[in-house]
Amino acid sequence: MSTNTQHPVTTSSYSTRAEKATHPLSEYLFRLMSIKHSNLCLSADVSTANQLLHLADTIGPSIVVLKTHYDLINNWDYHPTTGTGSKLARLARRHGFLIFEDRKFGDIGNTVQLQYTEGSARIIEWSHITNVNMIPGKAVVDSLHGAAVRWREKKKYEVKTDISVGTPRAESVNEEYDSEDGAAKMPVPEENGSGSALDAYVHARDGRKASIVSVTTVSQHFEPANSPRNWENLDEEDEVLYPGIEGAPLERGLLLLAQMSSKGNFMTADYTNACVESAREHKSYVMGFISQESLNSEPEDMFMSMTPGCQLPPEEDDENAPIEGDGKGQQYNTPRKLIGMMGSDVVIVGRGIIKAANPRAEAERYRRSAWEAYEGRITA
Ligand code: S5P
Repeated sequence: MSTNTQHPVTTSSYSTRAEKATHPLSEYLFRLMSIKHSNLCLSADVSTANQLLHLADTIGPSIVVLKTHYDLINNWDYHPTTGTGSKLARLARRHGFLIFEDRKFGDIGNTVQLQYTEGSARIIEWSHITNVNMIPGKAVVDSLHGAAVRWREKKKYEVKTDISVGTPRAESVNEEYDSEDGAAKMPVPEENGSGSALDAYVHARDGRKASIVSVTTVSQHFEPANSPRNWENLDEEDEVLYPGIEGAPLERGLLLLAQMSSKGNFMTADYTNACVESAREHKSYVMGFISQESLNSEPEDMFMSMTPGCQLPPEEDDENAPIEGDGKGQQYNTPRKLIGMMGSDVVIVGRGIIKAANPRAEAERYRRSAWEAYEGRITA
């Protein structure tokens, strides 16, 4: 067991950590975790935008973070307001999760700034969180932080006014990909103020028959400067938010790649310590780490750890049965070990869920296991 699991943060509840968090996105994420009873991140490593959006929609209810590798998607649509990032953002708001582009930046400061904010993908626009490999040195974190601050400042002055006229359509978000799953094809009302359409949607979500006849409304929405949601450039007022929580704050967050799950990796203890030092220097931007354990050691540390290399043995096997790697260097541990013993906060699971016969049910099995490990940890 890691000595860092003795740190007081490890036995604090996620809601207490939300109250104490200094980073707005960490505060938001801890609140989401408490509301959804989930400390699960899905690593959506698939190859088409359709598969990605379908996964986000079907697994969304079980997760608090959806991790992407946008460069694995062979038909990623780069359009700023109707493209894949924008569609993901709508699903994130509907199901209540944050988007984490696992970009692992690793170049000189000037280049990573451009990769983050410019180019085809414009990662900063749609991804709440990204991460960095700190091998180039601490300047890479300074540079990403600077870019995020400038981007945030620029957003303050963007005011959006929009007028829409129409009747509810069954498509909305769902028209944007071909779901094989009937439940994902529920109608979404277009107008925020329409009780009947909203009710029909809620009924549809409950699995009951929905009927939207015709609601024609004129809506005008005005996004005040500095609105926490204006970045999404969507039909914000038309979207149903996850109940009990507002849309995510506009601030962006960074995770430092402090430790890796792969066998024989070259991340030494000195490198990991340098990551922790850098995180302490950038508390308003760095949320925490990609690591195999909690890295909080000083009394005032309140960083979050998200941990990949996580799988459960098959349901019929003993929960303590050893889990084999993937034959390509990846090593796996169970949620019970990573959350319960190593003090991690969020487990990141890819193939364990997406290759399962029933990914939705499997995601729930992981969510339950990781949540039980957390509950056991805080009551120990
Ligand atoms: O150390 C790491 C860091 C990361 S971000 N080990 C990892 O496996 N990852 C990522 O987590 C990896 O790029 C992949 O997207 C995911 C693990 O996927 P899985 O299918 O092995 O669960």
